[in-house]
Amino acid sequence: MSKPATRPETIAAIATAPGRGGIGIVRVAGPEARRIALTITGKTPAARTATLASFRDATGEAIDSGIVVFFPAPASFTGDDIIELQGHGGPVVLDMLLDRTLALGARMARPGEFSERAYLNGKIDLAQAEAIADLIDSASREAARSASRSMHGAFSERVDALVEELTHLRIFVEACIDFPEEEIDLLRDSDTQARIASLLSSIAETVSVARTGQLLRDGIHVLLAGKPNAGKSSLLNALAGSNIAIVSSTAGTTRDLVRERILIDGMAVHITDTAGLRESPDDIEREGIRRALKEAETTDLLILVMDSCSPEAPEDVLTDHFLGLQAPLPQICVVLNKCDLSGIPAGERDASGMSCVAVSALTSEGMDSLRKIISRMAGFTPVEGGNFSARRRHLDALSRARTALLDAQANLLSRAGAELMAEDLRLAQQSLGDITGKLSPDELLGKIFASFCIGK
Ligand SMILES: Nc1nc2c(ncn2[C@@H]2O[C@H](COP(=O)(O)OP(=O)(O)OP(=O)(O)O)[C@@H](O)[C@H]2O)c(=O)[nH]1
Ligand SMILES: [Mg+2]
Repeated sequence: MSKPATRPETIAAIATAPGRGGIGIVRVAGPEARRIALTITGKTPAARTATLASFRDATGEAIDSGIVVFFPAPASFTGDDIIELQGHGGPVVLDMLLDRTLALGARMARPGEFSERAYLNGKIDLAQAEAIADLIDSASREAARSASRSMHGAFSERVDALVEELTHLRIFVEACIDFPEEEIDLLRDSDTQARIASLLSSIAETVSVARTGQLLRDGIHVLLAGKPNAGKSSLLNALAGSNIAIVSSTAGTTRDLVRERILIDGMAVHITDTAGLRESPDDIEREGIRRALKEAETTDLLILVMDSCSPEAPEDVLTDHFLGLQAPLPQICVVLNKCDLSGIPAGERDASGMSCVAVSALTSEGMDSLRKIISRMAGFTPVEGGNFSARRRHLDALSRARTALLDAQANLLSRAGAELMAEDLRLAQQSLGDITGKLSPDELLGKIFASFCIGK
């Protein structure tokens, strides 16, 4: 990806969703946009005004009629001259209109290129550009609200505040290196320690909100596993509120993976129901069990479903079936199902080291507690009004900044010297800069914008 040249190319794309609709928009951005609008419509469009016009082809015949809007630079989304040709939303007519703009000198925009230009022209930062894509892709109202907050800069403001605090600290530490004769004893200056501690706690707070924002965007994967007839499929149906999986008293009913997405407080929970775990002579059932265990290697949360009437211990099921996994075991929640039959009280229970809840998939007792445990184990803490969307990339960057600050703290305490501390603080700042893209390397930017859709 290159920085904008002195005269950037003019790019064009259909900005509305593919398919048929009342209105379809072709968007053109760049120095040729105004000339292209004039050629197609025969009018010089007034700035930010809806102008009725005929859109004509090279022979002068009308392709469509609609509205042309002109957003002159720099007060436009990308910061370039932009025109929007708003016609009728048919795929053929929009293709003809797009072809006309290309014939007049525009080039087809790459996915995400409009947002990339907005970023490169300093109209938005990287976290805001990503939030635009997240707003469009959001799976729930809560996810849309938090993406909208990030798009308006809520996340970036937090990161910028952290960077500012860090910059002050860096200036002080660098000064100690540049002027050793001043003999500022960093260690005796208890303020340095306090400032690192305060930065660490601000990062922890940001991580917690960002984690919730990332969960609203990506959701989590939950696997239902356990012995045949424990009630896994019944639990899937109870969580989904619909009869998705076949339930029967015949042990070994489920073979294929059955997937369903539910929402808990706006967070998408991707649930997979699996074949019951047992030794089986049946090839098809064994394949189902193999698939179940394979899935356990990549899931975020494993719900071990137990029949609470059976004397078997959850630990034994884990030892019998999960010891051979290639990956470390995910987080585990034990669900003691059929509490209506066993008579144990529904709800969360104490269990040594493992989260545990008694439920009845049949009567729905205890299901609310199960939903709460799923959100808690995912790290989801809804913050009314204060949430913002985030991505795993952002959480990784925050975690790298935290590690670098912890190194700085250790180097301070061991009197390792100002040079080492300065390097730690520089790394911390660089990691935070990756979030907003103020210091991001080009290949990172390329990766981010390539995942956008065309016309955005
Ligand atoms: N009383 C009672 N019965 C239940 C409950 N949950 C499941 N069952 C019954 O237990 C039997 C097995 O339920 P399934 O949901 O098919 O169990 P499964 O774990 O998916 O079984 P497989 O697919 O064979 O591994 C069915 O007869 C269900 O009606 C419950 O909470 N209470
Ligand atoms: Mg089943």
